[in-house]
Amino acid sequence: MEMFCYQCQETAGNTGCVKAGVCGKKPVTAGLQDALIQVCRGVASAALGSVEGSDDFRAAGRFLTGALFATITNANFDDERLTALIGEGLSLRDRLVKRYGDAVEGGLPGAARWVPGGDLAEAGKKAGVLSTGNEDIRSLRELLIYGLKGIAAYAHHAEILGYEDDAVYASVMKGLDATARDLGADTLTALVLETGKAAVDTMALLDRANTETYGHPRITKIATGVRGNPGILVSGHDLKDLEELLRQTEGTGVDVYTHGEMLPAHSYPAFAKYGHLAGNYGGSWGRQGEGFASFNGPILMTTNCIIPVRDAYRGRIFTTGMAGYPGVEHIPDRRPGGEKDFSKIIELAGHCPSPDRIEDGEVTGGFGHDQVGALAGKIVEAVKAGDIRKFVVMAGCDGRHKDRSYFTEVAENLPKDAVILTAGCAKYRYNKLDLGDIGGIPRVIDAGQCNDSYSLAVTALKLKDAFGLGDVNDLPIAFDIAWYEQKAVAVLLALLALGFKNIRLGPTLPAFLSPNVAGVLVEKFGIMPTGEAAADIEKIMA
Ligand code: FSO
Ligand code: SF4
Repeated sequence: MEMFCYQCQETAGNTGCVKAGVCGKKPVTAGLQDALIQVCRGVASAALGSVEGSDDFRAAGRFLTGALFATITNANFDDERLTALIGEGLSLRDRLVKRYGDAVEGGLPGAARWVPGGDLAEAGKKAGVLSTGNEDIRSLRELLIYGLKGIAAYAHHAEILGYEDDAVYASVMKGLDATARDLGADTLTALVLETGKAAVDTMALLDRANTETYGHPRITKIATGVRGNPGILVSGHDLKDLEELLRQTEGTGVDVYTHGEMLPAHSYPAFAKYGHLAGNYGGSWGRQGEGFASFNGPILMTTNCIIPVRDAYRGRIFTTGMAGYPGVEHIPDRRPGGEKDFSKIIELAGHCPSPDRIEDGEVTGGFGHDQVGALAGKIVEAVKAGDIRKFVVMAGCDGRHKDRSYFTEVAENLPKDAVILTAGCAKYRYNKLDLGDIGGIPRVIDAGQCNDSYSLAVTALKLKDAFGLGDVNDLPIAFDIAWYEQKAVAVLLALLALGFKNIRLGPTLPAFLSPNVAGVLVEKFGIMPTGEAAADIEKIMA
C-alpha cells in the first residue's frame, strides 16, 4: 500500500485510496499530510497546557486551523508548502512542550514527542490512518479529525476577517489531542458530538464575520453570461481575497467573475456595489477543467476545490491562502495591516482575450437568515394555506461521482409544493433549472456557501418558533444532503448537534464509518443513505 486516505466521498471503491488519490493526490503528498496531522496533534496537546486566550494559545489555534485546512481534499497538493508547514508546526510544538508540557492534564501523549526523522512522507504514512488497528476506534478518530478539518477551514476564514473564538480553538485542540490518546469508543463518540456543537459555533462565528464585514446578503440575480472585457475568475471560499481583488481591479477595464463557491459573494452589499463584478462563470468545482479553459483569463484559487491543473490554463492559474498546487504560482499572504498584491494577475488579465460565452442566463441567491427572516410571515402563511407542503434541505457539496445525477432528479421531480433549501456547491446540480416559485417564494432558496448551512439551520429554528413547535423535527422539513469533503462532515455534525434527525446522506455513506459507527449514527440520529430518486421523493414528501 503506497498511501491510505479515505476522507472524501470519491475515495477509491468507497474503501480507500491506496495507490494514488482519485483526487490526484500522490502518495508522497498523502504521507506529508499524514505527517502534518501528527504534528498538529502534538501542537494541540501541548497548547492545552497554555492559558486559553494567551498569545501562545492563539498562535497554536491559528496554526492548527490553517494546517488542518491545508489537508482538506483538493486544497493543497504542494509538497514544498506542506513540508514548510510541518517544519513550522514542529518548532511551535517543541516551544509549547517546553513551556507548558508539565501543565497538560494526563501528561503529553506520544504524538507530542514524535520525531519524524529521515523520510518525512514515509514517517507520516506510518503515523497515518492505519496506525490505529481497531476499526471502530479508527473510524471515530477519523470522523473527529474530519469534522475538525471542516471547523478549521471555517475558523480560518473567520480569522482572516479578524474574528476568533478561543472556545473554537480549544475544541480543535481537545479533539486532536483525543485522537492521540488511548480512549475508548464511548469517550470518542461523545467527543464527536461535542465537535458538532463546536461546528455550530464556528459557523455562527463565520456568519458574524461575513455579515458584519460585508453586510447581510440580499436576494440577488446573478448573471451567468459574459461581457466583452478581459476578466479574472475567482474560485474558492475566501471573501477577503475577492474584496481586495475587486478594489485593485477597479478602473482597470478588467472584469471579475466568480466561480463555484464564490457565487454567493454577489449577494453581499459590499461586493454588489462593484460594477465590474460581472457575473458567475461555469459550473461547480468538478467541472473546472472545461470552464477554466474557456475562460481565457487568469484564475485565482482562494481555497479548495482545485483539481489537477490542465495544460489549457496552466500558465494562468494562481493559488493563494491555504490552497496550493505544484508549479502554480502562489500569491503570498498579506502583511499585517496590508493587502495581498494581485498586480501580476491583473497585468496578465490585460493581455488575455475575454471569456468565451458558455451560457447566458441568471441564477438567484442571497437567501441568508436575515432575508428569509423578512420572508418568514409569507412562508408561514404559505405553509398554513397548504401551498408549501415540505422544505427539503439539499445543501452540501457537488462532486464527480456519476450517481450525483440523483440530486438533479430529486430537484426536478419533487412535487411543486416542495421548496428546496440549499447552500454549498451541491446547488449546481439544480440551480439553473427553472423550478418556478410558490406565490413569489422561489422553489430553490439558496443561502450561500456551505458554511451558510448555518443560515438554513437558523431559518429552520425560526420557523419552528413561528409555528410554536417544541421540536425542529416536527417541522415539515426533510434533509437530503450531498457530501464530498470534510467541511460537509462538520456541517453534518452541526446539524446533529442542533437536534435534526433522519438526514439522508449521499451519494454514498462515508467509507470512514465502520459498520458499528454507522450503526450508532443510524440508531441515534436516523441517518440513512440516499436511494432511488423516485422512492426517496415519496418518503421525503410522506
Ligand atoms: Fe463545495 Fe469544495 Fe464549499 Fe466543499 S467547493 S466541496 S463542502 O470545498 O466547501 O461546498
Ligand atoms: Fe482519495 Fe479523497 Fe483522499 Fe483524495 S482526498 S486521496 S480522493 S480519499
